[in-house]
Amino acid sequence: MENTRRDFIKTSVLAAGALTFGLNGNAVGSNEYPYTLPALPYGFNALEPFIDEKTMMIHHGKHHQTYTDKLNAALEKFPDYQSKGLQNLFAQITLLPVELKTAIQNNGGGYWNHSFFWQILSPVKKEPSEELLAAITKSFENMDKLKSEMIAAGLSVFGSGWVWLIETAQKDLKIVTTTNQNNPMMGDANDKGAPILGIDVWEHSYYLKYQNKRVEYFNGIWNVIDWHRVSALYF
Ligand code: MN3
Repeated sequence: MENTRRDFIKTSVLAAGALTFGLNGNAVGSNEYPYTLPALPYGFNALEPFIDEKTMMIHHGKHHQTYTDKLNAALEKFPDYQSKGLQNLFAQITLLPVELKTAIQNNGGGYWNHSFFWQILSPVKKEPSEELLAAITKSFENMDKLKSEMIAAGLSVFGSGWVWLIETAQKDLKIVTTTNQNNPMMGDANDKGAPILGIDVWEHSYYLKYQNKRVEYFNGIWNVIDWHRVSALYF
């Protein structure tokens, strides 16, 4: 019984994850080895004043590039896994050879999470769909409470990690956090689901502009969330 339920959840998460990629196409990055750094869908300075140009240049050009390179270097040694697709590797993470598991967690996660992150930000203000707004109202009462709960969750991450809004297998919205570059699609995540929004809470994503004021970073980045994109990921 328990196994059947777990398999169901896993299959649902996988299906949702696959659709996440499908909706965004190549724009969320490649999904097969060798992985390539996806171009930003806007200029490095486009999210000013909320996210500064220098941070974007380093974050995309250095951090994301490094995750990409290290992911490829790890998969180079494991040819049998090169064409499996990152989301399948995430789902099966506990079954991977130890060396590959660590690389997929850190650099596969780093690759996917950032590819996703750039896509859910936009310099142009957009509103959520009626459908997403209804789901947010059902789970959080309103947008303001979603925001304050996401900020509280983001502040609760000790050290480096991410805060996510996920759609669970039961189609509920839920706020979850992960440490390091883990994400809710990984087979060993406490709360699994398909991410529809994710905010990077590593210091490298805000330190140059906000220093230790993570709450100000959250208030800033909230202005540049692409709610059309987030809405498209919710279904
Ligand atoms: Mn980052």
